[in-house]
Amino acid sequence: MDKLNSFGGMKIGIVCYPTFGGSGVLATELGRGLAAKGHQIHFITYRQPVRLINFAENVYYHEVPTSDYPLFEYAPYDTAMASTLVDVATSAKLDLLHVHYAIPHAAIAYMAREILRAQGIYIPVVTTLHGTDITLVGKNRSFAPVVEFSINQSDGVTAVSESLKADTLKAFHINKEIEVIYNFVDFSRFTKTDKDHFRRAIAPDGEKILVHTSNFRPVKHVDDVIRIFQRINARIPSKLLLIGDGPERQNMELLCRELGLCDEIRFLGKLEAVEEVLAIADLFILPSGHESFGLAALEAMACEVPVISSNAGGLPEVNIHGVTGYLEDPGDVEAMAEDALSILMDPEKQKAFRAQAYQQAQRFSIENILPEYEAYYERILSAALIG
Ligand code: GMT
Repeated sequence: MDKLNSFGGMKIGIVCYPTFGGSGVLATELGRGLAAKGHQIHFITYRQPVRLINFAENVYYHEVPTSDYPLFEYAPYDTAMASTLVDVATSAKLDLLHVHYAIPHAAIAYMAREILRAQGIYIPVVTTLHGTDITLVGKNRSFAPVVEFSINQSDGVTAVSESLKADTLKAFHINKEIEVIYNFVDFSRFTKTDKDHFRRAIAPDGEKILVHTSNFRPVKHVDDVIRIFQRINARIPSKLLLIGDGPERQNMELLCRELGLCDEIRFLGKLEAVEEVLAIADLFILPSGHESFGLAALEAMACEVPVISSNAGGLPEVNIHGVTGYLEDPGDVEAMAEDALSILMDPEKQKAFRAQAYQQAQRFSIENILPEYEAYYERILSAALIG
């Protein structure tokens, strides 16, 4: 087998979804952070990732070409991606491939690795599990055998929370050690800034501002966000800002109309500068039916915003009950509304929770978590050299 290259840093290929989802955001921020530390990063995706907007030294972008040959009812994304991985891995002399979200990326990386192995090159594959690739979609019979096989075939596997690790071990027969490396937040971007002019525009009479961000999929329980808000709004003047878009958006607009709350709720769409809204938020709401980590909640906490969330999945590892916010069973909108009011109606408590949320978020700073990925890559590379 060829020797791994001798570039000062590591040369890492990152595969992810380029969309607004947490896994793509995390993968992009990871790549940018590693590049800033001197590693050479090659993003391989079907479209420019949403957070890959500025020029950065050491960052390369390779687009996977999609074919529209008339025979294909479904364009063979897997084949195109595997071919691109082989091409980039050989031309850029990658040391390692890091794929985010198991479906279909772990299986594609396995195929690319085996093609390269047949050419006498070995490039280890790290797969990061993000959540729905295990808890919702992955368990589905139409994916499960491939997901299980490709996780077991990865050289390294990481999960973004202890809860997701446990879910993975429960759902599949896994013979690999799963390393938990938590998601992270970049405080140079997510920090409380003075945006009082926004606050005056949104809440001119000093109303409390509640925020929710998601991809509006059913698992996010956006209807619960609105029902929690309805209860809060009945007691105190308040506004709800909803960031993001997705399949439930239209239903949510209808619900706002039904409840007569259209003047109090604003749909902001796929806003890129989420931190500008978090800067004026009093509370963040994330009542998901399942959530492996809750990156959106962490970003809110970094901006000193307490979180009212469900206690699903990995959320208790991020949001601490009675300290950084409150957690209740999914669907318990009454309790979540009461929790929210207990913070919003008590300025001293809100001040304390804001500080505690910020303090807890620091555990997950990019400065703390990036070295964990670097150390993990080194371990996987050393094992590959020995093997
Ligand atoms: O939440 C989503 O539906 C998007 C999804 C993704 O893969 O983009 O998010 C998952 O990964 C995020 C980043 O690791 C986690 O913060 C989210 O908790 C997780 N979502 C779920 O588990 C529902």
